[in-house]
Amino acid sequence: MSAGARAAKAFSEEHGHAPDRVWSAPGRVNLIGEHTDYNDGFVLPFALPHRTAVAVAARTDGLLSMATVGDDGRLQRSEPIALDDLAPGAVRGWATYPAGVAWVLGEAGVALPGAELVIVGDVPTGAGLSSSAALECATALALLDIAGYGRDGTDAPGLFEVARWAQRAENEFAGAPTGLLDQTASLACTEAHALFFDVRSGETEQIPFDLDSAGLELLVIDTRANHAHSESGYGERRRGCERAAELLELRALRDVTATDLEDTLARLPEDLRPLVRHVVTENDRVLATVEKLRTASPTSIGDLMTASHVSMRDDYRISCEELDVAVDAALTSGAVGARMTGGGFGGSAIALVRSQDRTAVERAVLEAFEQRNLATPRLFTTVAAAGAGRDL
Ligand code: GAF
Repeated sequence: MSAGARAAKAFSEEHGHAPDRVWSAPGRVNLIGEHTDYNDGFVLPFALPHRTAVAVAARTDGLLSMATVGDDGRLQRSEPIALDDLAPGAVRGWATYPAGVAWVLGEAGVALPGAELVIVGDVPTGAGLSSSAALECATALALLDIAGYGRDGTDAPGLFEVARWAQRAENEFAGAPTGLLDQTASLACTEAHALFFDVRSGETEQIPFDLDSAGLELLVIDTRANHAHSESGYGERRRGCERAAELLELRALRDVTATDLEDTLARLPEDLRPLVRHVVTENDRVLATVEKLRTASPTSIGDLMTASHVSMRDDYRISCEELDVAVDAALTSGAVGARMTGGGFGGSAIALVRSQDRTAVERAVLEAFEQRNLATPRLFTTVAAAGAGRDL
């Protein structure tokens, strides 16, 4: 049963009537372009088939009630809260994300009458696959729907406006200083394509991403590692980039070009140089990947993926033992390219493999983890799936 159908069912069981609507949004894999989004750069994500669905009905008393089906299959309810009482810090745990979205919409002038939400999803959490963005985006679309947007000729906000609202919920309500990659991917990706997104201009292009006909598969390796310093490490890297741009008197690191990179680095304190080198070379790798996907077999992007991992490991320093073990084991057992994906310090790696090599790569990764006494990773192959949409 789809996440949307399960959310509708759970809603009916909880409330004794069907929801008004169900919306769902996917998690994502970022194929390449890491930590470039908050530097005004380029990213290339695709949507996962894993989705979070939000079944919603309007209520008229100004309260927001939220419930989610936990891993044990049981419904966890969050204490209903008045929309007027929503403020950063007022809600904790999983409910922070949907509550944050309701708060942002209120701040943006969207009149909500109150809402009942039941949330069901299968996006792996804590795996760097954007489960929080999936939840934010599905909630935003569900709440906008019951507020009447897009119905009866009312203008629906554009996807990028919704993405920015969802990002604001994450930044200001949940307190994570993330960029715009995950929400844009969740909302704007389409099936069988990767989304080339220029964060500065807001321009997007759907790049065909059909691995099957090239005899390839994309393996996701969820390392199950989630290192304690992930949040502080992300913020530190972001501040480092902003400081470097300020010292260089540039709007963002997007404006450093690869041709004058060495001269530019020489003008910076030593500790900032590797950060800048990663961002500049990573932006170039995104452009090169897009060019290769337009003109050649996807096999040709393997080396760019691997170079991206090396840059994150050695320059940006956001990899960890589990991610390096996953990437190295995949490459030595025949993957055509491999890299960590997402924010880093744990989470998932991806490997591009020829179909006939997939089993050998999976076995090699599992063995490498076992040899090092690391927790068994979760492996699955995936395809580029659809972005957010209405289920009911
Ligand atoms: C996380 C963030 F949420 C994104 O905005 C992005 O910066 C990514 O890490 C790294 O590319 O997923």
